[in-house]
Amino acid sequence: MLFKGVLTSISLAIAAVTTVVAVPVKKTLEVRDDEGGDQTNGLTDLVAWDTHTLKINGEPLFLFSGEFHYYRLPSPGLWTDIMEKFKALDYNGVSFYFFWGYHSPKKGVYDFTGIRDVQKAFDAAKNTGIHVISRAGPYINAELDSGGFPSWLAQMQSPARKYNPENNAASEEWLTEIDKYMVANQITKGGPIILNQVDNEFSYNTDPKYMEMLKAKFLKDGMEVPTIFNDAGPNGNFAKGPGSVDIYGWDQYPAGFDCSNPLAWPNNRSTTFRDFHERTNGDQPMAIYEFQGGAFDPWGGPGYPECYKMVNEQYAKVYYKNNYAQGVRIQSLYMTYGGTSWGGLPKPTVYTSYDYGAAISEPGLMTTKAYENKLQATFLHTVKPFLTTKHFDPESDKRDIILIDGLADVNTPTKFYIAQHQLTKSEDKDEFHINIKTTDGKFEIPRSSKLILNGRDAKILTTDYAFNSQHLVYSTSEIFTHQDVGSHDVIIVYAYENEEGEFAIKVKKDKSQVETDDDSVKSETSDGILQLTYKHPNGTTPVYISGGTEKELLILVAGYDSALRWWAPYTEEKKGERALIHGPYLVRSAKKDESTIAFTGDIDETTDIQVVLPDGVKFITWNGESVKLTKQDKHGIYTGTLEFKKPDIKFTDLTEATWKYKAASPETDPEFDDSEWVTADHLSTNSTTPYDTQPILYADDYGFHTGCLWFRGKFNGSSEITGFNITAHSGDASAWTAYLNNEYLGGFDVGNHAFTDLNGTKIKADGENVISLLLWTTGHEDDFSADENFKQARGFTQAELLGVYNQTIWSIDWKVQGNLGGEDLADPVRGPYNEGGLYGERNGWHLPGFPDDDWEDVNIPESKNRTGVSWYRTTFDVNIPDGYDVPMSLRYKDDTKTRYRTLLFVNGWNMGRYGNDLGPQTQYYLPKGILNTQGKNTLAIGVVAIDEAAQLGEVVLEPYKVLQAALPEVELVDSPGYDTRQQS
Ligand code: IPT
Repeated sequence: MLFKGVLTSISLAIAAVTTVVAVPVKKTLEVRDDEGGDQTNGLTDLVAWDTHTLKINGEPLFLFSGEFHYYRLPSPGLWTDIMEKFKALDYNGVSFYFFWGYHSPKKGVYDFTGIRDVQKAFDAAKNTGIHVISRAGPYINAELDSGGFPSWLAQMQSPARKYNPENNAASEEWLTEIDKYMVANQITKGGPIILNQVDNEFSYNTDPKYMEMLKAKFLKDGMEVPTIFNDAGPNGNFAKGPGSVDIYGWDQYPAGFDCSNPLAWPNNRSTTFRDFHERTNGDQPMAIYEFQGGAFDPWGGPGYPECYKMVNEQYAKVYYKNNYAQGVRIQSLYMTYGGTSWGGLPKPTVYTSYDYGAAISEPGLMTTKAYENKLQATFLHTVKPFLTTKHFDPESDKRDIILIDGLADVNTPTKFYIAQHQLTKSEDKDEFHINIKTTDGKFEIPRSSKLILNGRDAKILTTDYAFNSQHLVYSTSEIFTHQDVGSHDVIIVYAYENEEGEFAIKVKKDKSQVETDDDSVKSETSDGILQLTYKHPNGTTPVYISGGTEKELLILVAGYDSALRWWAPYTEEKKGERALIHGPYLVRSAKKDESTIAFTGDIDETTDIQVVLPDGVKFITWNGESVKLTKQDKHGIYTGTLEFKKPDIKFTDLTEATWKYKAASPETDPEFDDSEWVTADHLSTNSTTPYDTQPILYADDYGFHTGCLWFRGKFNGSSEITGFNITAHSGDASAWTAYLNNEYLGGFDVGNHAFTDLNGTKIKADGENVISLLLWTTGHEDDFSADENFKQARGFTQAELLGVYNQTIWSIDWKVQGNLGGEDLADPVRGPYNEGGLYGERNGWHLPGFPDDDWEDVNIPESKNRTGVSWYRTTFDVNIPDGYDVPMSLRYKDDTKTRYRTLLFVNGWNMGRYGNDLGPQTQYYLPKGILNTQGKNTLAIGVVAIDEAAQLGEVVLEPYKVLQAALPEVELVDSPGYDTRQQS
């Protein structure tokens, strides 16, 4: 191996033993080793790196990762399902953010059991062979309440994400707990973790000492894998100097987060990564730890189908391939499975669904983008020279319209040409040519067909590439994968249907034979190069070359849609060997023995399949059942049919169900007994929200952090008092309602409202008056800029009587109530974000088994307008037979925009916040495990009228899709009933 650049004595030492990968030498930043000498962090050599890629166990790889949040899928059995889907899409990595607040309801209290059992998430990754990028925080952002901080942290006087004793102690408290799992699950201990992120996107108001403190803590606890940092864009934070990490990287969201104009797209993608990387950390692989895989959508937004259109498969082609062209060799797509921000998980901006328009949708379904990601990932894992390239500027025509990046492998003659429109969003169809130099000569390609870029497309063309026993001269079709099947080699190539393609392969004799049924295929041999031209079909055309190559070659020419349904799962028999199967909706795995390949996967209809069987293999099974195969030709291609058997699925029609109703805002009644409530008597706060009046009416200061909050204020009447002035402070999509002496005064968005001219009418001049305020909160702000924003209050900044001069004499006595028990959770199983402070929540009305016999019988849709808060309960049955995956949802159907909000409890779990007046979400995913898919379920809906009264509209159960599936076993999540509830 050749070493260039400035070599210190340390790197010479590495060079001397360079064939031995395992050299634990502390890397030094001054060492520049352009030709791939290995570096390590000095703690382990199982995860090493060079200037190009990571090396796991000495093996270089493209880390094709995606983000997944276990807390956004509160059913551990389904974590395996999602990891299997990652694997099926040929991801070899997953990035987990760990959510401190999800595990810690109270300072010093931690829970890693049940749905919080992170070990199960690690196991799911490990058992499917997926590497984990572990991102423990403390801060994570992620559109979560407080950006992942526990709610109690807002009570801290000192700033978070800064080096100070109070914050250091809090961060260390968390890391002590999570590190137990992280340390044990590192690759060095046989686990899946390969990289460890130190805080997230700490890119504003930074503090290197804080980063150093975190690094030291990880080290002390036993973290050995390399540290990483995800900068908010390529800015160079913590790439060098104090606080710096082993492998610096950044994030990038080029399409932004407004999905309302999905096809707009920016004009350009970044072409500066390469220079930036070279300047900043060129001795490390280029890493993007978050690249846009979709987008979040706010309350009132256009909805996830629009985000999916914005970040669609074309986006994946153009932007991801641009990353590769720039040199990115570690890429994690945020999100690859978004899931559900159930209960009080989300930060105020976003609603319950966190589908994100991601590759795998919220109910776990495949999208075209998922299949596109698979095409890319499999190419990146197959064509190894792509891992070790250097950029060059190729010669090409139409340079003002078409951008071509050249990548030359430093170890072999293989070169790649990545073509995309200069104007990213161009919809034009443009023909172009590239001059290539290969070991077989110089060519202007294509030579006798057309190479086009049709709109938002990008292509990676491979030249001069030795694969299996073949030598590809060039291909203007993109490669999916190739495989030696014994007697011959197989390669699958693709482009959009009807586009022409050219494929040139080296042959020994000038008389090789080309066999195909497709008459668009033309062949010509000269100078030892066999050149095929063809039209990409609707479907996949086999072209067989014999006679000239060392082994015969089967070229499967696929149109794009057909290519999407090719799968190349590893056979689990020989390292790197892939089975080739076309057709199914999802292929989870393949296991090969001498004569059989056993596939597992999912289908959504009767599916014709094609398989390419390696020599010796005669049979296949699908989910354990043998499949009758017909030989399509003599080249190992077989066809068969996977029969979709329609299942007998049953679920209750909720419009026919008996529902129970009860009114549930007794807090508005002056006689209501609030003696057990917390007295709001604080005169100061650590919140960043300025207050106008005292006492402090910020619920967090009294230990209530989630969901609805009640405040009751009492004051003695006087004819002087004309009204009161109240200002609510909470996040987006919050609302509040005010009552005086049991009378509705109004419902408002957050902000100020002056209630005037109430003297002599609503305010009693004699005796006690009671103001009841109900605040619907939507979580705490995040701390993206490390500016303490998460300490913003949820409550009231101002509550003063009008018409009186001396507020201290005429003050209001306040009591506050949130979830039962506050930080001492009444329901630790469901955790800190499940319940808020509605009367029904405090009293367990949402739980299975609550005795509602004496409630009124009603039908839904409701026939009556109900004031205040109303609760509805019913039970329903679901029966989905084994062998099927039928993800279920609950949908609200109400065309009115009446201002009401609801909480949806299924078996006691708060699976969604609905804003009838806000939208856009009307459909709520009920994951298997939370939902009993073979039995009875309890449904409870709490309706909060913001207008004076509300009438709950139609509510229906609705499946997303019916799949005959190899879904892994999903156990029912522990859902304690009313009988286990501690009573207050
Ligand atoms: C990036 C965050 O790192 C991630 O947690 C998430 O919030 C994401 O944004 C948006 O979904 S921050 C990036 C927009 C600079």
